[in-house]
Amino acid sequence: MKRMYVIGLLILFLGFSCSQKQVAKKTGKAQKGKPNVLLIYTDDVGYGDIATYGGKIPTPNIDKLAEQGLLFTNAYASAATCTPSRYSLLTGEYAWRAKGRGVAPGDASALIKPGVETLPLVMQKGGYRTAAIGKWHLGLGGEDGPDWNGTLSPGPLEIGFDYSFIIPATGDRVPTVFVEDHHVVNLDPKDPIEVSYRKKVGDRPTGKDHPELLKMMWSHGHNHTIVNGVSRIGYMSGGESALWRDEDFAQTFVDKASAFIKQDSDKPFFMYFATHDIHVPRIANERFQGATEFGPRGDVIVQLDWTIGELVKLLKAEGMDKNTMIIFSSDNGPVLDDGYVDQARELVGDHQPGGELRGGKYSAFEAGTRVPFIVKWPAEIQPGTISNALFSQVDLLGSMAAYLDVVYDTSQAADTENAWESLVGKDKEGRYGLVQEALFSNLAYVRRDGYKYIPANNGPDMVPWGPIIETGFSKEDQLFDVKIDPAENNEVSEEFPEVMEEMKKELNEIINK
Ligand code: NG6
Ligand code: CA
Repeated sequence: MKRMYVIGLLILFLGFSCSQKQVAKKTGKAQKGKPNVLLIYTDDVGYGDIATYGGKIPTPNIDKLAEQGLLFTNAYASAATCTPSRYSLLTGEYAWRAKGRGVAPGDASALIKPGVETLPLVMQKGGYRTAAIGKWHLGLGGEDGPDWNGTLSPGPLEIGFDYSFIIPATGDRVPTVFVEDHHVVNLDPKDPIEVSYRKKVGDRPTGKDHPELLKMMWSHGHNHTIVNGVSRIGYMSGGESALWRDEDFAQTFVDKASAFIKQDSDKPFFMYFATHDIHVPRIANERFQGATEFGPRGDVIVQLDWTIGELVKLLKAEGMDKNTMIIFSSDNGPVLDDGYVDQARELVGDHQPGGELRGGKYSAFEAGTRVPFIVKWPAEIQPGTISNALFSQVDLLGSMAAYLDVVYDTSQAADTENAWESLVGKDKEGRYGLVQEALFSNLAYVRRDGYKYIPANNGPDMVPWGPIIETGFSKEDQLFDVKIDPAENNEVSEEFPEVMEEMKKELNEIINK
C-alpha cells in the first residue's frame, strides 16, 4: 500500500515536472529568441540573376546575405508567374487547387478571402506585428471588385497584416497609385479614379495612339493609358494627385519599411517586403539609370541590390541585425522582353538570367520556378552555407507555425509542410517532392531524388506572345533527371518508365488529395 502511494507520488511528480518543462520550453522559444522575419520577395528575378548564383551584374549586398547565411540551390516558387506564387506562399495551399488564381488583372477582387489561413495570421498568432510592403497582385475588395475612391477592403489587413503599403497589382497595370491600408494615397475626392480593363475611360492618351509621348515604348500589350510616360495594361482616368512615379518605387518602399520597423513595440516584426524590381516596366531611379551595360534590366537589378543594402543598414542601425531572419527570394523565373522595348534581350551579353536552367518565366522547365533563395540569420545559421535541400516556398507557413508553436488550419493550408530544419540549414534533403505551376495552369512535379515529370498537355511549345521562352510543354509525358541534367536536355522516360509511372501516381495523389 505504502509502495503504491510512493509510486503514485513519483508518477505525479514526473508528470508535473515534465509538463512544466514543456511549458517552459514553449515560453522560452516564444519570448526569448524569437527573431524578426524580413521576407524579401522579388519579382521575376531568375536563378542566375544574382552574382552569387553566377550572374554578371554586380549585387554585392545580396551576395553578402549568402556569405553570411545559407544559399539554396534547389528552392522553388510554386508557380512560374506572380499571382499563383504569391497565393501559395501566403496561404500554404497550391494556387492551382481552384480556378481564378492566375495572373490577376489590376481590378481583380481579393483572391485570398478573409477567414482563410495565412502566413501573416500565423505570425500574428505567434506574437508578431506584421506588414505587407510593395507589390500585391492578389486583388482587392469584395465581389464587385475594388472601390478605388472608397474603402479598399478586403485586402492585406483582412488576412493578417497589421499594416500595408502596396502597389495594388503590378507596375504595368492600372491604377498607377499606391494604396496604404484601406485607401489610395493622396487621392483628391474631387478627381475620382475610374478603371476599366475592357474599354477606354477618360481622355488620357494611350500608348497605342500616342507612342510619341512615351519614354519607353511597348512591345506587346501595355499600350493602353499612359502614366508617367509609360503606357500600361488597362485604362484609367482621374486620380491625378495620386499617380506614382515609377522612379520612386524603391525609395518609397524602403522608407515605408523603415517607418514600420522603427515603430516602438515589444513585439518582433514580420514583414512581407515585395519589391517591384525587376518586373516591367523597368524604370530605375535616375541615380541608377545607366549603372550597368545591361540596359534598364541591369539598372533595376542594381537598384534591387541597393534596396537590400538599405534594409540591412536599417536593421544594423536598429540593433536588430543579429536576430532578424532575412529571407530573400523571387516569385518566378526570368524574362527579357516582357512587353516593353527596354533592350533586355539585345544587351544581355553573357549574363544568363536563368543560369544553366532551361526556360524562364511562364515555363514548366526549371528556370520558371527554381529561384534564388537565401536565408540569413546570424543568431542561428552558419555563414557561407550552401544547401541542396529541396525547398518549396509553400512551406514557409508550416515552417513558421512549427517554429512558433502556432496551430493552423491544416485543411485549408493543405500543401504546406514543416520545413523549418531545411530553412535553417539542418536538414540537407528537404521535401520529398513539390508541384510547379506553369503557364495555363499546367503542372510539373519534381522530387528530391532529382526526377521531374511534366505531364503531357496540348499547350504551345513557346510562350504564345513576345517573350521567346520555351514553355516546356509536350504532347507526350516527359521525364528528366534535373540532378544530373539541370538544363533538361535529356528526356529519359524511355530509360526509366517505372519512375515515370510512379511519379504519375504520386502527382495524381497530390492533385486529388
Ligand atoms: C503578362 C504581361 C506581362 C506581365 C505578366 C505578369 C502582356 C502581354 N504581358 O500578361 O508583361 O505583366 O502578365 O507578370 O500583357 S507577373 O510577374 O506579375 O506574373
Ligand atoms: Ca513575377
